[in-house]
Parts: sequence; structure tokens; C-alpha cells
Amino acid sequence: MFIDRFLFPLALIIVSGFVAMMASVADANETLYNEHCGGCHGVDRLGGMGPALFPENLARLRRSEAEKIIAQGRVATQMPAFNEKLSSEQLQSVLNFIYTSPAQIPEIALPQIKASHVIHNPIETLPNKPVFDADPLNLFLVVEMGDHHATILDGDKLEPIFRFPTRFALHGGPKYSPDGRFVYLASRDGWVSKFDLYNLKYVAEIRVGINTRNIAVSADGKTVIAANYLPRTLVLLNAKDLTPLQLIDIKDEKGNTSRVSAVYTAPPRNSFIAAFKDISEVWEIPYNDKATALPVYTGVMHDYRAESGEDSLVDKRHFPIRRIKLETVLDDFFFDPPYQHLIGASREGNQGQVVNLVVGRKIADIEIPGMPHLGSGINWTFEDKTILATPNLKENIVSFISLGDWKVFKKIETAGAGFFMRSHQNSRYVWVDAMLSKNKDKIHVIDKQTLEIVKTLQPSIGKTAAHVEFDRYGKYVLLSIAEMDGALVIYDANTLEEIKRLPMKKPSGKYNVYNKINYESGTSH
Ligand code: DHE
Repeated sequence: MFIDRFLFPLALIIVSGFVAMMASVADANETLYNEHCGGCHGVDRLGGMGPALFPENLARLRRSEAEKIIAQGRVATQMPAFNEKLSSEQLQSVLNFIYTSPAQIPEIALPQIKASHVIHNPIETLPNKPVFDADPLNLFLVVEMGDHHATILDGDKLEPIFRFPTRFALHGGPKYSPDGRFVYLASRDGWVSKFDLYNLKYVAEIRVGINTRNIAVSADGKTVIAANYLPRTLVLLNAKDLTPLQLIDIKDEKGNTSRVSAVYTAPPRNSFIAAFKDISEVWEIPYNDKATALPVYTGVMHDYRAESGEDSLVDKRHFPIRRIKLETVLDDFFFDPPYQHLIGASREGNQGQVVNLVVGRKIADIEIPGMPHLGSGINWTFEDKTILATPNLKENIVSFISLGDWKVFKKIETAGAGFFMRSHQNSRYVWVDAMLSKNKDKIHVIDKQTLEIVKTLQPSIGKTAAHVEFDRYGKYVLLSIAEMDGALVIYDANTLEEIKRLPMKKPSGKYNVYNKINYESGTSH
């Protein structure tokens, strides 16, 4: 009785006082953020001149690192130092604010996507002829993460042609139009950009999400698809000028939503294939009339024309979905050369699975130890069979899998867990790094016919050596020293001798036009 009459009201007062205090702390944090950060990062935290600031976007940045950036600024960017403007308590308040999810994540639906669309240079105004002499099919695009730029490199002379600023934190492979003239770039912040390599100018840009995974371009060059973590959507765009066409909410039939693991184009199937982190399904999205898959649509789909009331779009295509149901989610996946099978794995467990895309179901399990990085897998012919080699994000191994009987028939030990693998049909070697280990400065060269390491290179002692790409003929190999004062190290692909170094700001991936548009088996697709 006493408890009911006195303690309960008292407890209520304490709890509501505490809630009010927390709310006022949160308000104060927000006020500080708006005053000092909102101008560049947006009062809605969606980004502006600076990147979006939600926990999801900051997942890759340690809090201590973020604290240092706020206090000292970020070199080679517009981010100023705040150590003289903010006390250390205020700095902590701002940090608390950006590392806390808002009650309501700002919406990025079709109207917001459409509102972000910018046409920088209409395609009709851009001549269909390169403004340089280099072979346009042997160009490389090198992503420099250090200061958010990209460099275009002449693949014959091995010299830079042009350098341009990109959106914040590009991630995943840029994708080319089928003729190699245009490149599409995606930033982790949700921006998709189209750049004209002939005229060295941006064509258009659009913001499709808050946290984007990757993009794919249809083999007919007409459609771009973007995959998001946040919001949980796929967004289809007209490749010509990035006009939005359709937005698909990722939901299974029970209404469970999901992040997209990745989306790729499957050229012989004329469709996009997407897998998901939170629902056990693979989706096939046919993008033209030649598609081989039977579309069975059962999801939530937003059609831009219908929802905006704008019927001015020339492109009136509609994209159906075919759902393939699985028992587990797929974090990472790879296709066999005819795109009939998808080989996927989840980041938990040692079990990979093979999905037959023709019949639309799982047909085999593969025991793959550790955490295979199938997205970086490559294939070639070994003893009359097509094999797939994959690095491992957790273990010091490369696994070799024979396609068809779906067995790991060999594993070799490496200097450390690796991220990227590359080869070329004209090269006898495969390159694999050990960038996730203490041997991050080492890179192995494996003989494709003995499946043994024949050389281990150490291009810069103590500095991360990662991601290689061949030129269109398989003559040269370009490797990244992925450090702020890094470099592109160029090797002779046969003698494995270093030819030259080009200084670059934390170069990550580099992508040869010819290899990508021809789906060269040693490169990423
Ligand atoms: Fe990537 C490609 C996922 C972390 C650099 N990365 C990809 C792709 C996927 C993926 C699905 C294929 C997309 C495509 O090309 O269309 N990456 C993931 C992750 O899940 C992971 C482990 C965690 C994450 O933060 O998302 C991850 N990736 C990284 C990095 O830390 C790297 C080294 C530096 C960075 O940019 O953040 C990195 N990922 C890359 C690069 C590619 C890539 C350079 C393109 C490789 C290619 O050759 O095509």
C-alpha cells in the first residue's frame, strides 16, 4: 500500500525527470550539430558538401577517428578543424549526435530521388569523339579514396590523362556503358554519377539512397540499377540521363525488409540479379524483352510515372521481379561464365550454396572454410575444367572450386587474409593480396596451371598492397599502394618486374574499359 501510494509516483517523477533531461541533452546535441555541421552535412544529416552523418554511414569510421577529424579537420577536403570553436564537451555532444540514429530516418522515396537529379551536361551537347589521342578502350579509371578523386589513365603510355573530383567515398566497381564511353560511379552516400570519358565531363547525377551498396548497368546499356542498405530499396534509372524509373522496396512475402548484399547484371540472361542480407531470397529482374527468366512479381513497387503524375518520360518500361527462395541469406556471390549458376555464401558458417538460376532453386552445397570473398572470385580453365578461385576474408587461404561438381578441390596457404584477386586471359598468373593481415604489404602471384604461389612481391614495406588490374592486352599489371601518399605500381605482367610508379592519393580499385565491357574472366564484372 505504502509502496503504491508514495513510491510509485516518486518513481514516475524520477523517470520522467530523467527522460526530460535526456531529451534536453539530445536537443542540445542537435542544436550544436545544426549550428556547426548542418551547413555542410545538412540539417537533416543527409549530407551536402560533406557526407551524410548517420550511424549507418559512419559504420566504417571509428569514433576516435571521427573525433580526430572533427577536432583537426580532414586534409585535402573542405572539412575544417573545430578544436578552437568547440570545447571538448561540445565535441563529444556532436559525436553523440551523429552516432545516434534519429527517431525518424529521412525519407528517400521517389520524389526526393527525383528532386536530387542534376543534369550537368545534356548528352546531345557532348560530341561522340574523345578529346584525347589515347585508345579509349584501353583507358583505366583509378579511384583515389584519399581525396575523393578519380584519375583516367592511358593504358598504353601508362600516363594519367585527367583527374576529377568524385562524390564522397566511392565504393564498388564503377560500371561502363557497353561501348565504353560512359562510366557510372556510386558513392557510399547514395550518389550515382554518370561521367563521359570522351569529353571528360559529368553528364548527370542523382541521389538514390542514404547508404548505397553498389550499382549495375544492363548489358544493353539502357538501365542502371542501384542497391541500397538504407533505405532498403533497389532503384532503377534510365542510363541515358539517370532519370528515375522505378523504386522497389525490398520485402519478402511476409513483409520482412532487407538490405541488398549486391546487385549485378547477368548479360546472357538480360536481367539483374540481387541477393539480400536479411531475407533468404535471390531476385532476378529482367530488363528487356530478350530476358530468359519468367518474371513472377509479388513485391511492393513504386512506379515513378504513376506516383509523380508526370507522364512525360519517354522511357515507360516496367521491371518485374522473379523471386528465388533459399534457406539462408547470401552476403557475397559469384556467377559461373554462362550465368546459369550463382555461387553464394553467407558471412556466417562454412557453407556456400549453388543456385541454379534456370530452374530457380538451390542445387548444391559447397563446404568453403572461413569467409570466402566470392565477389572477388575469378575463373579460368584448369585441366579441362572451369574453376573458380576465391580469396578469404578471415583465413590465410585461397580456395579453388571446380564448377560443375561444386567441390573445393584445392586450398593454398597465403601470407594472410586477402580481399581481391585478378587475372587476364592472356596472363599465366593470378594475383592475390593479403591486405587484411599483418602482411598487408605482400602480394602473391599464383601460376594458373600449377595453382602454386610462384612469387611474393612486397612493393612498399609496411604499406598496404591491394587490388590489381591488367591492361586490355594482359601486358601490364597495375597495383595500388593504398595509402594517403600512395602510388600505382606498374609491373610487366610476364617478367613481374616493376616498370614505374605513379603517385596517387590512397588508390583503391582501378578498372580497364576493355576488360570490363568484355566481361574478361579475370576481372570483376
Ligand atoms: Fe568492397 C567491391 C562489399 C569493404 C573496396 N565490395 C565490392 C562489392 C561488394 C562489396 C558487394 C561489389 C560491388 C560491385 O563492384 O558492383 N566491401 C563490401 C563489404 O561488404 C565490405 C567487406 C564491408 C563494407 O564496408 O561494405 C567491403 N570494400 C571494402 C573496403 O574496406 C574497401 C577495401 C575500401 C573501400 O572502398 O571502402 C573496399 N569493394 C572495394 C573495391 C571494390 C569493391 C575497390 C571493387 C572491386 C572490383 O575490382 O570491382
